[in-house]
Amino acid sequence: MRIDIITIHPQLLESPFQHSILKRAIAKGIVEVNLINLRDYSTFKQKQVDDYAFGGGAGMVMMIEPIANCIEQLKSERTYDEIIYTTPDGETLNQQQCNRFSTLKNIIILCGHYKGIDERIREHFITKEISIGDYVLSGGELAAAVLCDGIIRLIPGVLNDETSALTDSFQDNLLAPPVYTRPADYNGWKVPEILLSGHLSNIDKWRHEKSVERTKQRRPDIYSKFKNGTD
Ligand code: 6GU
Repeated sequence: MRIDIITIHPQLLESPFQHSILKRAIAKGIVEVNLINLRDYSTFKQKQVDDYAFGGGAGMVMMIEPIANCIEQLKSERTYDEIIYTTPDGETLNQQQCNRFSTLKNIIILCGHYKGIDERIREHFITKEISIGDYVLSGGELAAAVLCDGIIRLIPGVLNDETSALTDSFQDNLLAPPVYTRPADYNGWKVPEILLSGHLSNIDKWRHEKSVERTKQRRPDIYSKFKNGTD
């Protein structure tokens, strides 16, 4: 998979890809992530990429030309499955979307900023608008990093134990069960006896029960999807 991220803060996005699972996925060649500095596509001497909003009001708007030039150039080099814009007024990201994005070959992620981008970019280039939750961040970069992490870890070969992504919270509309490691007794705080029993089918049953109980208590919205067997 190839992910091209268009941003005015490429350095802000370097670190998330230099550690742990994402670093390994890139090193293995399973995913290629390119950070593209939007200012390189500015037609102005001072590398300006934003301007005052028509009609007035506070806040700058990202201009069409640099974004259009950048996207047109990328599109001339390969075909893209999605051109995603990270914005608080997009669709809220969920596991199902991550699953689908992880099957794609080439995507562009455009990081939003200021008051937003010229609406014509959204109308003519963007194929998907994604938010990571109902709160406002100062820019789309951190949202893009969250989106990339959610996608990349699902690509086959990225996680060591391929089944572990399938047992994630949300994959089956259930939250994950509690987990424990040594010591079995920490100053009287004991690990549930069943986990020490070695009886695998009872352990699986216990974990499932705990998942259901947790989901019912903490996320009744997800629990109702689980009960109805729908997404
Ligand atoms: Cl994608 N961008 C910004 N700026 N804020 C957000 C967001 C995105 N998702 C939630 N809040």
